[in-house]
Amino acid sequence: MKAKSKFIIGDIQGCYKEFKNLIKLIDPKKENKFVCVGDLVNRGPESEKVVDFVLENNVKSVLGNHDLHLMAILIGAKKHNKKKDTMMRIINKNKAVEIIDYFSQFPFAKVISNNNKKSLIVHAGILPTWSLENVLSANEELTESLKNDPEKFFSTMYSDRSKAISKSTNKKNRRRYLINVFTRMRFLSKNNKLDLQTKVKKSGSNKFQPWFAYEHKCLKEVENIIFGHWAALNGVTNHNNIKGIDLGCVWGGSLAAINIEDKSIVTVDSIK
Ligand SMILES: [Mn+2]
Repeated sequence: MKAKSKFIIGDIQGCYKEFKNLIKLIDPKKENKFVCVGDLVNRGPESEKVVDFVLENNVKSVLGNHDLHLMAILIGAKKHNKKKDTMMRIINKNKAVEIIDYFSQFPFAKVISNNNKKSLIVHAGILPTWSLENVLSANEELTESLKNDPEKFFSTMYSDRSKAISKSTNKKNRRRYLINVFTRMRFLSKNNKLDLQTKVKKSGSNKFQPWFAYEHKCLKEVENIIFGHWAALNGVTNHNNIKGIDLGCVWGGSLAAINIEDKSIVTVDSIK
């Protein structure tokens, strides 16, 4: 019997119809496993349906910046921005407790194994200097503080903290920086400083390179790093082992899933 396949799904961002179409393609017999790369919600048309499906079907994901933003709104730490956010129908459902409970279980980084090969899944990226142990301890630090005191976590989360952390950095600023690395990072300097302003393919400053352009310590321990978040790349990293799978479904592109065994990619077109 053929082993079950494992897929990582790209940024859904409320594109429920495309999400359902993709699942039909990659899991027609409901026997395969899949994990989402985060940003399940926001910007797209049907975030509330995506959330219902995720909760009802026990869908797994890592946390993206938009998922954290939804939780912050539901917990009352941030206001829904009517010009940019498209999550009013989730808020009106009065399911805040259920959603926060469920989303709080999502990690910032997740390792999945297939035939003794490990793949690391994150929403935005990791630091090149991190070993797998460093990745997992940073993840644990964040998930612990999210679970222990969600109000504090979300009320202090929003920040463009870009300066690398050191031993003297206080806890709040460590958290902010680590959240930005895992969920918002695109460009990084040699000294681990973040450029959080640039969203296109190239940074305005040559001090900054895409985070995946550096040599990554973690790749000695995992075969692949899979990330989303950066639609402007259209999946192009020019790296054999670091794969971007945000193909910009919410912007009229496509929704992608990568099979971690053979790295083949399945896509469905955006419905617009
Ligand atoms: Mn994102």
